[in-house]
Amino acid sequence: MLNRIKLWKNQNTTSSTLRERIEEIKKLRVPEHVAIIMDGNGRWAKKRALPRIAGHHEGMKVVRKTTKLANELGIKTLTLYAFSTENWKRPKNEVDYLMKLPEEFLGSFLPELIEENVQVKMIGYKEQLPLHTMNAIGRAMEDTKNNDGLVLNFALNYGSRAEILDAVKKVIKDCNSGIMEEEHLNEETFASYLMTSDFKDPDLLIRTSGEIRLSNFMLWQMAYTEFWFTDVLWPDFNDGHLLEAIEAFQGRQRRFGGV
Ligand code: V07
Repeated sequence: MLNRIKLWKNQNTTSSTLRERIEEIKKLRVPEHVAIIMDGNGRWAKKRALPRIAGHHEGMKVVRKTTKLANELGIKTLTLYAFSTENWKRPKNEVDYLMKLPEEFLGSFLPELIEENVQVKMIGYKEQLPLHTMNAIGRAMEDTKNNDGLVLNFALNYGSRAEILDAVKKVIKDCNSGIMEEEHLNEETFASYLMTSDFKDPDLLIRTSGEIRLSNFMLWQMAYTEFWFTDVLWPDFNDGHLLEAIEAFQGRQRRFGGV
C-alpha cells in the first residue's frame, strides 16, 4: 500500500498537466513580447499528400489557439510572421489563397478576439496588399483599437532590410528638412522610424519547422532576443510547445539573471 502511494505521488510530480505548467510559468517572468516564425505549413500538407493551401488553413487554426494561450499567460504582444516580402515569389494560386486568410481568420474569430480584449495590429508594407485583405484587417484594427489585452500583431508583407533602409531614408529627409538633428540620432530615436515603433523589442523568438535562421524578420529589433527553435511543423504546434518555449526562456533567465 505504501509503495502504491509513493508510485502515485511520483507519477504525479514528474508529469504536470498543462494547467499546472501555466500556473508555474505565471509565477516567474513571462516574456512581454513573443515573436513567431510560423514555418512548415507546406511541408505539413505535403506529408499528407494535401495541397499546400491545406497546410496554411490548418496553420490559421493554430494562430487562434496560440493567441488564446498567449493572452492567458499575460504575454503583452504576440507578433506573427504571416507573409514576407519574399513570399510573392510563390505560385499565384497560393499567394491568392494566403491573401484571403486574414479575412477568413477574422470572419471566424474576430468576435472571440473582441470578447477576449485582444487588440489586432499589423506591420508591413500595406500598399502592395490586395484591397480586400487590407479592408478586413483595417476593420479589425478599428474594432479592437480600444482593447487593452494582448496585442496580436501580424507581420504581413514585411521585410526587415527594406524596413531599415526606409527608416534611414526618412531620417535623411527629416535631417534635411530640420525636423531631425544628427546629434539626436541614437538607437532609441532611430527605432522610432521603424514599423515597430509602437512595440518593445521581442523577448523571445520561436521558429518552427527546423529552420535555424531569421529570414529577414525584425533584424534590428532582435539584437537581444532569446531564440527557441523546434522541428515541430506549425500546424502541429500546440499549447505544450508554447509552454516549452516559455519554460526554456525562463530557465535561461534563472541562469543568467543573477548578476
Ligand atoms: C496566414 C496561417 C498561419 C500560418 C502561416 C501562413 C498562413 C492568420 C492571418 C491573419 C493575418 C492578418 C490578420 C488576421 C489574420 C494570416 C496570412 C497567412 C497571410 F489581421 N493566419 N494567416 N495571414 N497563415
